[in-house]
Amino acid sequence: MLRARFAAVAVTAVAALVAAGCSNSQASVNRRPHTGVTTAVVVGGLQIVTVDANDVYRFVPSTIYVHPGRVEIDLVNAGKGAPHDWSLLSFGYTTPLTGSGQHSSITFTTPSPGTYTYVCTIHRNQGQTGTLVVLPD
Ligand SMILES: [Cu+2]
Repeated sequence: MLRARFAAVAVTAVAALVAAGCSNSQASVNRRPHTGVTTAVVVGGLQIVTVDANDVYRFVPSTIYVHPGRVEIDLVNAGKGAPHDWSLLSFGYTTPLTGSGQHSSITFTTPSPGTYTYVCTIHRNQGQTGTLVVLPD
């Protein structure tokens, strides 16, 4: 009888720990939506896109359409907190780390048509990512 009661207490304690672990991990996942879609504005043959980074670890717009060619990404840190950058990581195209209220840019030639993920290199684990779509020629 005593053994059965001990087992019930142990099961309850483990269940409480598991529940606490679950609620903690859910709280740390950034479930905010990714918003904004834009197509680059072409100025003198250069496709220019302004992207805001914010305090909730999102890029706005989070989806960017470009045509093959030269692209300039102008990153604006619209937040009041952490610095951010914009990186097409797999190609090594990364703006400087940009503080609150600052902006920076990077110019590059698009990779071949397709869909690519861009990230903030220091907040990708918080879901600060976006999609760059290079349209077909
Ligand atoms: Cu960031």
